[in-house]
Amino acid sequence: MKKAIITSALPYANGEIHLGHVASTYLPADITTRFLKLNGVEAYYICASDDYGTPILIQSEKEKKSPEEYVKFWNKRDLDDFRAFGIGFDLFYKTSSIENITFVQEVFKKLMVNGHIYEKEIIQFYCKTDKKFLPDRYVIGRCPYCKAEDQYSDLCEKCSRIPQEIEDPKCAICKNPPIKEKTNHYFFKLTNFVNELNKWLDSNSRLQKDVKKYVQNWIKDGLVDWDITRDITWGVPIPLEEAKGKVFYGWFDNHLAYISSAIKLLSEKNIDGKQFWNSADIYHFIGKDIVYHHYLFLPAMRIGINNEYKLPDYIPTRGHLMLQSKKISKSRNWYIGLKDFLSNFPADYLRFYLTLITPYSQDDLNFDWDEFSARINSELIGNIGNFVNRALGFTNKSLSGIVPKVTEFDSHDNEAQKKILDFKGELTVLMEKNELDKALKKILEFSAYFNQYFQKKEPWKSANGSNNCIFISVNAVSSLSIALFPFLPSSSECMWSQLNMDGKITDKNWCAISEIAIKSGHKIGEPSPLFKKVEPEVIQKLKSKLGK
Ligand code: B3M
Ligand code: ZN
Repeated sequence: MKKAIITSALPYANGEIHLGHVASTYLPADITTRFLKLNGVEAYYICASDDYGTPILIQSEKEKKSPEEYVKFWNKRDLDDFRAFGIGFDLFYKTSSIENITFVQEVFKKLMVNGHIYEKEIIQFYCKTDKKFLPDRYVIGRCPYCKAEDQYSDLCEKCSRIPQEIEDPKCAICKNPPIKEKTNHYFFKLTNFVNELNKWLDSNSRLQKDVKKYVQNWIKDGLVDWDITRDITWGVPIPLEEAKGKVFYGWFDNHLAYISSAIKLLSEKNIDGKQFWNSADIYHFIGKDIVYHHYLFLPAMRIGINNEYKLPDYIPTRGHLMLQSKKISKSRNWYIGLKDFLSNFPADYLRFYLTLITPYSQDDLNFDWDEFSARINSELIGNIGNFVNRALGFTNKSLSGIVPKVTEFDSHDNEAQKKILDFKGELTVLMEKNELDKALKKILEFSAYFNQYFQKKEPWKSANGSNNCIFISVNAVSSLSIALFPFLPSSSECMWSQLNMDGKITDKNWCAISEIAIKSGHKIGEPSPLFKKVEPEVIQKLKSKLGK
């Protein structure tokens, strides 16, 4: 049996999941996992909350909570929202788990033994009032480039640049100017891996070409070693006597949770995790802002521990979601929370629309309320919903729900039957290439074809051959329901039960898309409309909430 482990970028346990997160990462990974499982692959979808880092510590301090308490809240809330959206993680764990902490410390020690870690004295801001070193967001000041005030020392949110040295620095907690202090930090020698990273990039043809080019250019421009130390209290402790009080930088430990969480899940199933990992296809779904981390840092760390865990086979990378053609911004309330969205519309509406607008590339995509409503009404409802309802409704009303006996097929019937027989092959090619938007469009074409076929055959006139039309159409609904399962799981299950099929849809394998599975004499269930129209008033109301 083929095996796969699928991960998606770990959300920071620091605020709610919004549409920008799900479009590029969680949804495509979920669709892929559902497809692989249906297609007979032993696949596990792993994710976790990313619990460490300075922003989380600062926010928890602001809210007067312990960081443990704070991340626990967001871990649960995120998982609840993902579930409501139909994301079927096999495990949603956390980077602060004991399994991950242990694993991270082991990896560090191995890297050290292999000569990939060195110590260096650096100068850091230090606050004498708070008696703390002040990494990253703990220092605010003026951006040296665009002169914007009140920017973090590790990122200017106005011009998106990383300040070399922030001007007029202040401690983010007490607002006093910090002093500079010496401190010892550990560095990961990314520069040791130039040859092996190049070799891996050259030889892995399953990575996206355009992203690969990017990364190869970065290597050409020269890599820099990574400071993997933070002098703060929240993080995985560096396991050395002389490093007491220091923790790892979040990007050292977070991606290791892909592995440690997978091992945990597999060991609960009595599966040897390392063996499974190394014989599986490994997928890491990400957004384009973390390409550097996943194409360079992550593989280098795995190579650095003697490839004990194999490198990714796929790193599907997608662009950012814009909202009404503007950049998403939480601080300006220019975003749509997942929970909020799902209180207005079914998850499948969002899954449908986002899939259609999200290409398999780094191009940005745009969520537009009017387009959302138009596409749901005309394509999801007008095409798919309409065909399913017509075919099943007619069978129910005119034939008491019994799938009729066929007579000799005419050329239309033959063509329609061939559509079903070819459908699986055509769809599989696209799914395997991760062209999920194109695959969904292919499904829409299939459904549109059957709408026309039904229209042409006019079974309501009960002319010769109308039985053939019903027989083939009901089978097309069965194909559609399986093909749609990765994309719209709950609508697909609804179709399945309206067809009155035995067992769960997940038992059916992907191949059944191209089987004439429903035989004459089968009695279908009670058909009812799958979808409800999106009303303009609701769209208006939601539009006016943005930015307020
Ligand atoms: N927590 C979120 C981000 O930068 C970050 C991803 C970690 S993946 C190992 O998008
Ligand atoms: Zn201070």
